[in-house]
Amino acid sequence: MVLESNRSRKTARCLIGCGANIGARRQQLDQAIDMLRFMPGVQILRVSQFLETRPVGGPPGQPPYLNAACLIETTFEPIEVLDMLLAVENALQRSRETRWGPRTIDLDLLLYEDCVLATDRLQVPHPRMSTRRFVLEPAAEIASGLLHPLAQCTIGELLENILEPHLHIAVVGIPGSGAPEIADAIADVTLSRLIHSPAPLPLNGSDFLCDNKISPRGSPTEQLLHVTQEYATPLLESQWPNDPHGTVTDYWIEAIRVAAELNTEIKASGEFKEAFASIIQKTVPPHVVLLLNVNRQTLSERVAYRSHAAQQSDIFSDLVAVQAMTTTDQSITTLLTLQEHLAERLLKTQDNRSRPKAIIEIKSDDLGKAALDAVAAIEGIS
Ligand code: PH2
Ligand code: MG
Ligand code: MG
Repeated sequence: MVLESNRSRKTARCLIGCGANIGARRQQLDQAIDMLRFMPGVQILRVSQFLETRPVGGPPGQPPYLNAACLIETTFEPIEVLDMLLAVENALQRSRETRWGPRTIDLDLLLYEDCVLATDRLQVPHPRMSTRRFVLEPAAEIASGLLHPLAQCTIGELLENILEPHLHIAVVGIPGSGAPEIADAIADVTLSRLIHSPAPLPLNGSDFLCDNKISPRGSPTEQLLHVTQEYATPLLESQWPNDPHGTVTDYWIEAIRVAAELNTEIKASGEFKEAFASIIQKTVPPHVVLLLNVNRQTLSERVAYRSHAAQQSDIFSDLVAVQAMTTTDQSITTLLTLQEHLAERLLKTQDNRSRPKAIIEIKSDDLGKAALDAVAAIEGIS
């Protein structure tokens, strides 16, 4: 016999993250979960234990959090779930003054089935969930097998990923995005081992590898493989320490392949593809990527700054690679094209082996703010 289910409105499973760090934390969490329980259109499937955690991000000196997760089933649409969570937060006197400031209650929609959406009001999956231990630990307790639609792995695997003993965090961005500066900031705060890029990223087009003093002369393919080898050396598995603070790099070796694919001459070379694959095979791939994005305006300003202040300053020194290029306009367009392709390779690739499990996108036009976001994302790991 087939039982007719309620087909009038489809139900969706959602994962909700809960937190509180001021007031009667346990009572507030209980109250919030009870309010969800009695909400028409919502059924609570599971609730995790409450976990005391160190505050991550926001003003210093905040009290510790109590965090939890719950799995619900609902007939609501994603935006309706958000409104419901906001209503519960408001009922529990939640104030919103400072970003990541102390709160009586915080309810975040982490996952909604396999839904991926980004609007002004709501982004699902939650953009910072994959590096936050205070989110993943309670979530894994109740929904370890639940799939993250972007990472294409489970909550349990995301937690395992950040607990990795050979943790590799890569700050990835085009020259001028501030990757070296942000990697510095992370290493300062988290005591991570820091590795800077051993050579400028080879750029595409007619400006490809012009006068790169580090590379010996040779065919473009040979030069490119030489740079690949230099990039790979500090990342070799055999030399990777079991450092509890992890290792931060300011480059992603795959960026060389992305740049190469934008160069018609190299793209065709089967020799490059094969040799590249064999070099990177022995390296530790990043477990977490912080993907930086800058706009044209910012990049123009930084290129201009670099050409004036080159001697006195080592900020944005990765832009030296660009100075050899023909015109500023052309070099900026080249960089922005590369930025687009880097993001595409990271976010859209189907190949599970080359895709890091945790990718955090960071707007890097304001370097100070970007550094704070990056540090908060990495701090959340432990
Ligand atoms: N939430 C934040 C910022 N920092 N830290 C911990 N430990 N737990 C949280 O829930 C939390 C946080 C922003 O929502
Ligand atoms: Mg939150
Ligand atoms: Mg929130």
